[in-house]
Amino acid sequence: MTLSRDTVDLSCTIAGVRFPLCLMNASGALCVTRAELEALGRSRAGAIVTKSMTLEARAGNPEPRYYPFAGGSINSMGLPNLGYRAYAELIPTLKGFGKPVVASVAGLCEDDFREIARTISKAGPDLIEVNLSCPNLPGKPQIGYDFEASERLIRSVRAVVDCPMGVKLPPYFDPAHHAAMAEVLKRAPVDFLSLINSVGNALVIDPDRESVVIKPVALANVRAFWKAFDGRIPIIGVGGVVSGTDAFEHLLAGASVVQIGTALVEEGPKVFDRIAGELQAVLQKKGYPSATAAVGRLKEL
Ligand code: RRO
Repeated sequence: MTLSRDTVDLSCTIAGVRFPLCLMNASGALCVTRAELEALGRSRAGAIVTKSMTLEARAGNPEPRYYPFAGGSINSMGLPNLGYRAYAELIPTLKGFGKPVVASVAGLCEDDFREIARTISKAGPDLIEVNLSCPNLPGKPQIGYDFEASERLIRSVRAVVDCPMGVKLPPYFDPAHHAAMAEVLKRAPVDFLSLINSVGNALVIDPDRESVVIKPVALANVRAFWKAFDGRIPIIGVGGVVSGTDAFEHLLAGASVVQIGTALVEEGPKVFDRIAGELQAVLQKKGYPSATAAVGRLKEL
């Protein structure tokens, strides 16, 4: 018997939270303002992820600060956001859309993270994604590249939140760094990982020389942490997802949910219909009954 197209189940569960579709926006992509967040609510996206929030509202860096290229983008947004109090007020409304709300927490110093996480947790998000990897704050190194600071911060935030909490990590380019962060996460556990944030310090020189760098780096990081935890920690895959096939590759590498950034910015929230349809078709063709069944199934040489 051939399964009909819509029988592939695209829902998934992370840390006990059910997502009606395993595709959602990446933090930062069309999720700063109330209107943008509500548009995600009305779209087919499986969740609403907020922009990373800071204590005070921020306008971000001056323009130009975003440049798309084939298969990805480069940005220097500088954390434009409404400030955590505004998102705390919005969360109850956003939950009315009937899908999980993920609050992305940032900060300009370690104490900020704790303060924001404490308040936002009370607003009732389904998950908190702690951003250890903002690449665009002049003079501030990414926390995820400092393993001691990362551990301190995870413990400090963990102590004040009520819902499942994960961390968004920067790309690592050396297996020693995957191992070091995996050790941190074994000592200071989290409920999920979001992999990866933008490839920082990148330079796009000539559009004719573009290359898709984000997806291979993202897939390598998803795979490395999948292996480090034997598939026992849920992973949200982020980076270079433009098609259903890209999303399928993230699933195979070990992601349970896939976030979409540049393609969302370029196409708007209808991108979720397109990519969900394509993912449905890919999974169907490959004989998977559900997206979950494909997670981590990469055949290694
Ligand atoms: O706002 C930004 O510049 C930004 C952030 Br917080 C982030 O986590 N990742 C990114 O590529 N840009």
